[in-house]
Amino acid sequence: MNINKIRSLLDTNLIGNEIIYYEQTSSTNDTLFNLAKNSTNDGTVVIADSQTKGKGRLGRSWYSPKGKNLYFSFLIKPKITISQSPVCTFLASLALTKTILSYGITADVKWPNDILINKRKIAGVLTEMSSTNNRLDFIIIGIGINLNMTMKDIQNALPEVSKTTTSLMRETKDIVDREIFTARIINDLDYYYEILKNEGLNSIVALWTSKWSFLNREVKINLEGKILNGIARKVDTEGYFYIEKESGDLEKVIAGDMIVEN
Ligand code: BT5
Repeated sequence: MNINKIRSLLDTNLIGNEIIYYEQTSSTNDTLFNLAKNSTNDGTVVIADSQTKGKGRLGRSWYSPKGKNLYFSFLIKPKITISQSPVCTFLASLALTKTILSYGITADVKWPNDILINKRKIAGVLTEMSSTNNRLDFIIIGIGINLNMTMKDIQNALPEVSKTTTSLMRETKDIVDREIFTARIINDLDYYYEILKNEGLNSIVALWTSKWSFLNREVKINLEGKILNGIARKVDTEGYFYIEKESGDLEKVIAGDMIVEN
C-alpha cells in the first residue's frame, strides 16, 4: 500500500499522526501492543498488507490475505475507566458505518463488534487495553474490513460463514481503492474520537444506538453455547447489552454473539 497517498488524504487532529506500515505482520494489534510497551504516541496507526495471525474475539482468527483488504490498529489514551473501554468498539463501528456510507451503502452495527450489510458481515473490531494498578494505560483498537475479496475468495477461505460474509467490492460492484478507504476511515475515527473527548461516552453510546437496527427487536444471543432469547433493549457506557427476557426481566450480557438469521 502507498502510505504517502494515505497521509496526503488525512485531515485529522490525532489519529494517523504516525503511521507504521508492514507488508506482513502477525497481528496489527499485537505489533502495536509491543511497540506501545516502549512508548508510542497517542493516535499511532499500524497497518499491514497481510497478517499471519489475525485475531478475532474469544480466540477466533481473522482471515487476512495480502493485497485485498484492510487490517489496521490504532492506539488511543482516552480519559475513561478500564470498564468503559468496550465503548471504543462502538466508536470504531460508528466510523466504519460513516466510511461505508461514503460509498452509498448503509451498514448496520451488530452488538458487540460487527458491521453488517444486508445481514452479511463486512468488518469486525477488536478492542484490547493495557492497565497498571487498575488505571488504563492505553487502548488498542483493531479493525479488519473486507474490501476486495470476491465471493469466490470468501467461499474458499470461510466456507462455514460464506453466506453471511461480504466485501465492499461485492456490494458496490467496483474495485475499492484501499488507500482512499484507509484515509477515509482514519478521518472518520478521528471525527468520533473528538466527539468522545468533547461530549463523552454517552454521546458515543447514543450515536451507536441510533444505528442499531436490532433495537427493540427479538434477538437471540449465544452465550458460550447457551441461547438466550429476548428483546434487545439497550447498551450502556460499559458496552453491556441488555436483553428483555419473556419474564420481563432485563438480563445484562457482556460477552456473547448475537445470532442473525437470514
Ligand atoms: C472480529 O472478531 O470480528 C474482530 C476482527 C478484528 C480483526 C482485526 S484485523 C486488524 C486487527 N489485528 C488483529 O489481529 N485483529 C484486528 P469476531 O467477532 O470473533 O469474528 C471472528 C469471526 O468472523 C471468525 O470466526 C469468522 O467466522 C469470521 N471471519 C473471519 N475472518 C473473516 C473475514 N476476513 N471476514 C469476515 N468474517 C471473518
